[in-house]
Amino acid sequence: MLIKKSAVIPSSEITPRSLYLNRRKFLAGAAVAGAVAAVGSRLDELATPSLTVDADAKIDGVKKSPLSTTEKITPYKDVTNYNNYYEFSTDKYEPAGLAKDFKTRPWTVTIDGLVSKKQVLDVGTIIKMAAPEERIYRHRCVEGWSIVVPWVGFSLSELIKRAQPLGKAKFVEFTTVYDPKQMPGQQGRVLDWPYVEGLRLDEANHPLALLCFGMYGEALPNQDGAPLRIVVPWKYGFKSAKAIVRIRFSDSQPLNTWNKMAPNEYGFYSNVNPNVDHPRWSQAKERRLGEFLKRPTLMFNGYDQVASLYSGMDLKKNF
Ligand SMILES: Nc1nc2c(c(=O)[nH]1)N[C@H]1C(S)=C(S)[C@@H](COP(=O)(O)O)O[C@H]1N2
Ligand SMILES: [Mo]
Repeated sequence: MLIKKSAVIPSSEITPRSLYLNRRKFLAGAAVAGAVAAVGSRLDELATPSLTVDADAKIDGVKKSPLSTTEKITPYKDVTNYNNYYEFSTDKYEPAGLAKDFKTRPWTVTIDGLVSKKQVLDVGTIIKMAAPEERIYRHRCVEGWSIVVPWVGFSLSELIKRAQPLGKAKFVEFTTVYDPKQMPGQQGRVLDWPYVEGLRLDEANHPLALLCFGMYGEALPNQDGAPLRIVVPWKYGFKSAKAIVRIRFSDSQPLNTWNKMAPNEYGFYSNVNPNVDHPRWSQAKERRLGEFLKRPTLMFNGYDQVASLYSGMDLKKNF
């Protein structure tokens, strides 16, 4: 992803180290009542009270999803020690250590823009909105590596329907927390902070699009985007924003951070597409972390069921 400096790692050089850091200790702060500014009925009234996901707890009652792949799951130690998370570092091995003490409670998410139910929600309320599912998804980084992860969450559409977007709303924008004291990468200007991503509303409502708060049956590790991220498995990894604090609905296409940084390299859509090369490398193949031989990359990362979202669109122009 990186444009400057030396952090562009050709996919041929990706050999994940078998670093085995201690599982980070979550800093589970006290539950927060949350500054819920609500007019009329609220999203949080619809939460099911049974589920508790403390930052250090196993997540119970997780249902298996028919949307899961049956491919081999990538080892936990690889998924949690090889991360793109520029708020912490441009190095992929460093976020695990640097994010260890990151505070994910209290945490609120602002829902605003073109919705009937604008409000500020505590993350604990959000994760109780719908039944948690395990979704084993392929995840393809634009840099040529891929992983298979058992995420825990529920369809983003569950939150969207409770927010009640207005008819004018056509896009959803996701903003990552800005907290340079806790996130050393934000002390520099490697990206234009905060990190912003966006989806078209119909993409965000696709059943595959996941609002994610766990993986491997546990709360999400900090380096993987705790306490709340999205996972959009048919798109390159950078679309799946971590540590979300704001979800805004709009009538115009959000300017996502990477598109702003390098518009000729990273588009708004960024669907996984083996036929459209990155200007500096091919996207035809990928290396699964922990494996030696590369495998072919599939259109939409193999998630053909999203193709109808793009019918009539030139996916070379809308890369
Ligand atoms: N806030 C934020 N979200 C982010 C990123 C980032 O740097 N900051 N990196 C993206 C990229 S490029 C990838 S490949 C995935 C990596 O997710 P993982 O570390 O859980 O595998 O996170 C995405 N989400
Ligand atoms: Mo990525």
